[in-house]
Amino acid sequence: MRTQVGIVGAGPAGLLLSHLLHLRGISSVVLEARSREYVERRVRAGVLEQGTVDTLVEAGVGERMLREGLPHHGIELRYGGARHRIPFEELVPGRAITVYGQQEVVKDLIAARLEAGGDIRFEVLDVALHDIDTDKPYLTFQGERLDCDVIAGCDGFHGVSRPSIPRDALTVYEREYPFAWLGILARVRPSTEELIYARNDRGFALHSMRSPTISRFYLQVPPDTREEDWPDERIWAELKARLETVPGFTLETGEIVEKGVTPMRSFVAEPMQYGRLFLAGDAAHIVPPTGAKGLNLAVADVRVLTEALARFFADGSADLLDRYSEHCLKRVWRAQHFSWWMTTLLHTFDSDDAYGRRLQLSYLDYVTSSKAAATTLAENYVGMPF
Ligand code: FAS
Ligand code: PHB
Repeated sequence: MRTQVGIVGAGPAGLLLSHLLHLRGISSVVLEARSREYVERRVRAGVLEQGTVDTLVEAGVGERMLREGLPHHGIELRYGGARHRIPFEELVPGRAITVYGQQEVVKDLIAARLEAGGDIRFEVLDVALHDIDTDKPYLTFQGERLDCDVIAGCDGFHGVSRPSIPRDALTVYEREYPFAWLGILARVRPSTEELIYARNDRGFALHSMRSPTISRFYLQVPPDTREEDWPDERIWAELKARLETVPGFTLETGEIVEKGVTPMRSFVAEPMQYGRLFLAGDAAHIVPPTGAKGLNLAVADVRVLTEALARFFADGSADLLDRYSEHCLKRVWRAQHFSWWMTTLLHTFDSDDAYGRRLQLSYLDYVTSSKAAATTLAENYVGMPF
């Protein structure tokens, strides 16, 4: 078999890349380890930056998102017994976010690729990358071989692509956090119109949503937390303790349909390319989800890679491809800093002494009282211009 671009991974990065390449007349084959049902059901990100929304609409896969997605024009920071809204419409006029589950984006992209006759192979095991430092790289899987001109490693943090790059060719930057997030999906009407990021001495809590009848919550928990440590009653009691801290707010409870523990880490592997292998999305970088950047960074990488590949296949010039990593890393590091900043601003750290906690509260007071400081949060949150 042969294709121009061999793509490993059918998450948002791999699927969007395949779709955007198709629109430019470039062939690709997507190899995915899991089943279609699994990738379409996996509950992950929920917030799309303005640029991600625009990208999906321009690529002709935004119709259901525009119909079912929830545009939001602000978020609430909740601490010290008070609500503090960050109004996007005032601080970054014309820019907003859309709440639309990552799994919905994945479903829309799979549907578009299959409708266009795209080649996505699910439940493909033992993918291996070969000759990535030559101009004839190829992939093998389950006894088959796929010859490519280029390989895109879109297989996430635990994928096979990044480890295929010689260790001494990569520089890794990372930071672990002394906590994890317990993610909860509940069949209950959201108790808020906009997302609530709550800083609380008991730990951070986030109230998000997926639809008028589905709520999404996160609780800061110890790093070694297991789902079974958190029966539903304990989850609702803790969410109430961390969110019902302002007058007039009552948390609706209901049926919990999914719960999962997500480790918190910051990670960047540089460069995001080696020979004819290009990494995009979580395969190259990870951010703590506090800034809602993970999925959006994957989209930004893919936009850059698509332009570079279009140039390469049109006239053979590799100048954009040669600068792919340098181009992506500017946005990656901006998102890394913002995600770290939001995480340190809103979570409780056992290592923090009384002085550290007062610094945190002072910073929150500044962000919620100074237009300049609030604009910093708003412009990063809705997404810096591409
Ligand atoms: P993905 O990990 O989504 O996709 C990689 C794909 O490659 C997967 O389908 C995987 O099965 C496949 N794959 C892996 N190894 C393979 C192999 N050897 N061969 C073939 N295929 C292989 N971000 C947010 O913004 N907000 C959140 O709340 C949030 N929550 C998250 C919760 C969890 C549990 C996780 C893990 C991540 C979360 N993220 C969140 C980040 C997440 O949304 C990612 O940023 C996003 O999925 C990135 O997309 P991809 O780069 O496509 O990687
Ligand atoms: C979500 O809705 O899943 C979500 C929202 C905001 C975040 C992280 C996750 O910062």
